[in-house]
Amino acid sequence: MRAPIPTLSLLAPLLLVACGDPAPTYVDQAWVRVSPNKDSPSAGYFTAHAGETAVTLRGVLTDRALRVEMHESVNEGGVMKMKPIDSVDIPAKGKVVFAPGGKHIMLWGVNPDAVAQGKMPLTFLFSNGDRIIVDAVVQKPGAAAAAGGGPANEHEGH
Ligand SMILES: [Cu+2]
Repeated sequence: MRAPIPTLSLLAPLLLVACGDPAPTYVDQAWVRVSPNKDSPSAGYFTAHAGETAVTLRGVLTDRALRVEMHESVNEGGVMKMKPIDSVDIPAKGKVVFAPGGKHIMLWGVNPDAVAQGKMPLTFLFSNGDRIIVDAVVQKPGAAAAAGGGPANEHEGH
């Protein structure tokens, strides 16, 4: 008498293939530059990618900072200013880059443990219901700028 188990094990890979989802929304290249001044906010950067359909990034959360906001640096008559942004649309199969000099997140009261550990989890909230948690690399104050660079004092006087 044949045991049913070999038949089941043959089926399993087929089921996995059938479950193939459309390309997901995801976030990568997340990093936080900690402000050298405890009283001024730190800045965070990342790249958000949409899958097969357009999606809107609604916000970023973390339990390793007191407050997080999404901002955009804009040049108004030669003066760089920062404006809060509520949401960011990402086109289907496209991406939006948060980078020094442009869109960024601002973090107040970054937890010293996160600085010591060199990483902190960020939760990204999307309009399709996805909540994506990514470990951002935390760059200690005074460290050389990571890929992307930009002025170290971007957020002074904010
Ligand atoms: Cu800002």
